[in-house]
Amino acid sequence: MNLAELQRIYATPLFDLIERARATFLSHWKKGEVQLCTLLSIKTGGCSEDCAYCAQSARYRTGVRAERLLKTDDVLAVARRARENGSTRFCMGAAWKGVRDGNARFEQVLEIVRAVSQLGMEVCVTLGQLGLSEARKLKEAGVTAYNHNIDTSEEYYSKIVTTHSYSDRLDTIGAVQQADISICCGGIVGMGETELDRLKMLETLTNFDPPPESVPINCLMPMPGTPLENQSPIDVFELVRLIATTRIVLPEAKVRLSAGRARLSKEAQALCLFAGVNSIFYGDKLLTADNPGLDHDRELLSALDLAAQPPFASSQ
Ligand code: SAM
Ligand code: DTB
Ligand code: SF4
Repeated sequence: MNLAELQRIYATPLFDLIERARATFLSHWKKGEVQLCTLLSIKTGGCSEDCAYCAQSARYRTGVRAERLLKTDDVLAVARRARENGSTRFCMGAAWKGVRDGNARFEQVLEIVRAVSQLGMEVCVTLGQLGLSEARKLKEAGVTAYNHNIDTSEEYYSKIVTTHSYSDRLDTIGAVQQADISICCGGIVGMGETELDRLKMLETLTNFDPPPESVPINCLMPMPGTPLENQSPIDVFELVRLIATTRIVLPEAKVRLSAGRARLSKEAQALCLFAGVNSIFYGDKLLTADNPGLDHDRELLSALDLAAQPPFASSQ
């Protein structure tokens, strides 16, 4: 889809936009279901990259300590608990620039994936840059989705990250698609970008072939010590507008309200869910940042009469 068309949809009067997004949602997805995902940082901190939003970059004094890759049994224990709590997708993140075939740490990740994939949940990993041979090995081991965000527009990306480029990100996404793994790709809002930057990001996402299976929309968690620590939160109606537009232009994608729910009221989250969100991270921690706890989310889902989506649900 081109930018002009996206701008036209985005500029629709807000209630008309939400109505259209809701209609799109209802014609593609089962009403009342939301996918619950659990996130685990399997390798925290000490990252070589300089992403201005990230508490795990070794370049900023954020208080996040560099840790070693978790052991398979420890990851399995968390994954089992996630499944018991109703999660149908288990996402593992590593604070690396990327992975390379043949490295001991990559072999260890493959072992973790092989073990977790026996549990019947969708298995997503986010390990940074990779090529086709790494992607094929991950697929063989049981990865069902790879998260690699483009984060913002190409122009704004270079103001946020200098240690790798937007086209590096797109190359990784191409390799993952070639290995027939679903792509989970979205971005962050509230980093000082314009609404136009957000629409340019959406333009890029709609032109993926195939389009992303899921689109995480992260509201910046301003992490102490990072260059973006003092950013003020995005206006909630701008967020809802972006979510509704995403739902309309990517009707078959899971739209995941990812980081930042801890700073949104339950009314704001309800509006996001009505406007097209059908996936959330469940559990009190994201990678290093806070997320609403299980009890809070159980209450919210019950108040909104929403139930957990089964694993591997796709639009009808
Ligand atoms: N190192 C890998 C990478 O960069 O792709 C994987 C982990 S990285 C933490 C995954 C994604 O988390 C980032 O692309 C970004 O979209 C999101 N993220 C990281 N820190 C964030 C923050 N403070 N607020 C919101 N989203 C954040
Ligand atoms: C994504 O888009 N959001 C998740 C997941 N993919 C890996 C990560 C959010 C991280 C929030 C900041 C933190 O926990 O440090
Ligand atoms: Fe490293 Fe990923 Fe954080 Fe960037 S977003 S600093 S690549 S962990």
